[in-house]
Amino acid sequence: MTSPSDNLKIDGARLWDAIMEMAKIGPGVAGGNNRQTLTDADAEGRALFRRWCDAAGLTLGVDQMGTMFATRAGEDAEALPVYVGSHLDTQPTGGKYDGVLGVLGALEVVRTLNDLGIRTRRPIVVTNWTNEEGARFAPAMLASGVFAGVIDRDYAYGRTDPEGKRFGDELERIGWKGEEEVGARRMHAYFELHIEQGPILEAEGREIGVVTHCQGLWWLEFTLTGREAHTGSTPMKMRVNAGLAMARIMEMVQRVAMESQPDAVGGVGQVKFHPNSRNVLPGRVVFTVDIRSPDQGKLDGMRARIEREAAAICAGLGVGCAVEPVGHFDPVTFAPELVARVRGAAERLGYSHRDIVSGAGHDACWAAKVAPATMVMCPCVDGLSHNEAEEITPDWAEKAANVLFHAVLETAEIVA
Ligand code: HGY
Ligand code: MN
Ligand code: MN
Repeated sequence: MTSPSDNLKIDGARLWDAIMEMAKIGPGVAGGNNRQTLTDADAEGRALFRRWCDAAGLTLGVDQMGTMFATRAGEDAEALPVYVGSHLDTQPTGGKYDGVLGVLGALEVVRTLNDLGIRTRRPIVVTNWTNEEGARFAPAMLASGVFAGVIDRDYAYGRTDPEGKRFGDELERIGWKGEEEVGARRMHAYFELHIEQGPILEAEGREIGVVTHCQGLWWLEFTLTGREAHTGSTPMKMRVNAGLAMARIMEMVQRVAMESQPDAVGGVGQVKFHPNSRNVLPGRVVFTVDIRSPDQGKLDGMRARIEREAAAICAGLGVGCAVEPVGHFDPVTFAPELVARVRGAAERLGYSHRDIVSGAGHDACWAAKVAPATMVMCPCVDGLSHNEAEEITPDWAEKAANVLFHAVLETAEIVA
């Protein structure tokens, strides 16, 4: 099978304009985005994406988790499609590129094929997965997890946000609960373009990340039970201090991650004190420990040690300790034949590149359960992401989208 000629390139300016247009929806307070899943801003972003898909002549399907599948027909209607996508939802203080580059990069591939009048044997399906971030409704990669059959759809519908709103109700409210059975679609292959969200590519001056693996993850939700009491009149020895237990557990998580180096991370991003009043010792503290490693044994070993030591910390303080895994996936190995196509495209296009393991989780991790999957990455400035200051350059975006374009084209097979 011949590789597409090297002069085939996407329209970098059009891609960048689309990213900037999407960034106007659900603006943050410091130049980034707050377009959390199933909010009105998410609905507005979906509507814009749908208009663009309509204009590109794509056929839109929506499944029962709200995931959007926009199909460009292939010459062989029986051939399994090549799916290309990511997510349009953001963190509360998210950047303009996390997820968006992948969805709009996929749209740019189709727009370029339309411009050039190129036909492919396989259909190409541009995909926007619902709730990749897991910020409003845990876990992350929720819709792709249901699609892959690893998360139950009704469990997903029942997940609640901090205000107690149910995922299923919010999906109906914004009008994006589709008819399609989740996971009924079959993929020939799945590609995802994404910013690195780490410092490696920029630090090494590489333009493209050839993603071979993704590290695994546990999200462990701890609920610590103390005794609400006056912060002034309660003697220290009488306190049942869930807040102190939480602090000691956070310090222990840091220690476990540092002692598990290299290739291990651990931390806490969200803590909820109840009643969260300045002069009341918390009766309940709920927080999620996020631990990750590309090494299965190390990942599971950290989990076991953290749960064991957290129980001991709480017992020592007389604090109740319950823990529930609310997010998990094992380390992922992406499809070697697709990884090779990404690497070959970067080489043919003359872009500097290196193999890389993804530090962040992506919908590709669940897609890899049901089809050959891989990713293409571009650098991001200072490796910063999940921060409104997240930044990339138009040149990085264009080159990574060109690599995506060539790898997808090779997989979808040019026929005319
Ligand atoms: O948590 C993650 O890795 C992704 O950003 N949802
Ligand atoms: Mn992402
Ligand atoms: Mn993210």
